[in-house]
Amino acid sequence: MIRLYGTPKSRAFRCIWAAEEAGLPYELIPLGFGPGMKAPAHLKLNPNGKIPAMEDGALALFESLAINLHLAAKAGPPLMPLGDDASRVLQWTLWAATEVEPAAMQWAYNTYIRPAAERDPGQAAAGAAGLNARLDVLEGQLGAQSWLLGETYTIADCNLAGVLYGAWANKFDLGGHTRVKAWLERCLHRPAALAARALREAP
Ligand SMILES: N[C@@H](CCC(=O)N[C@@H](CS)C(=O)NCC(=O)O)C(=O)O
Repeated sequence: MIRLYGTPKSRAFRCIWAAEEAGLPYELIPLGFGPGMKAPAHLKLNPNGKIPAMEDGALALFESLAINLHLAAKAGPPLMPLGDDASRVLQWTLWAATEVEPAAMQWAYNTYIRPAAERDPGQAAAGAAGLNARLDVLEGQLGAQSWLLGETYTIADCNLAGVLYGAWANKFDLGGHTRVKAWLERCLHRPAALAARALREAP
């Protein structure tokens, strides 16, 4: 049985979503923000002392998007396609982690995560500008197609939309990116996403 460690109110949300998309049986082991994630038992799974982490038999993994690639690989096509499309999945997943997430987090920390007194409007604006530059790229990629790789939803969509979820939920202005907005809505209203969001958005 796959064991996911974390809370839906963290990046573990992405992994819950991917596990639901994969249709694999999994167990969510609740681990929230606090000393538990720095405890020796958890450090064996994630030496960074962060969540999420995953165990699948003898395999222990950290990094939310790596966990998602593992889950998708277990499910196979169409969630994890074969051939060149597998490489495209890696490209968009690494792009989400290295290009999109830093800008999205710069905006997030300075608009809704940090206490109001610690937010820097200049940093928020820089994060928004960085994110908009990446959304321009995404807008061009989506073109007239439904999903990132074409007409088939893959784990690349789940990974990128998972990274963008915080911006979407906190009303980042997507007005200039109509295809991105429509694609995100499609992603976030899939049954698997709704199941994960029900946990994430519960009071
Ligand atoms: N790149 C990592 C980031 C993990 C991460 O920063 N997790 C946050 C929760 S969303 C955390 O555990 N923060 C606690 C801390 O940094 O002490 C991933 O995607 O899994």
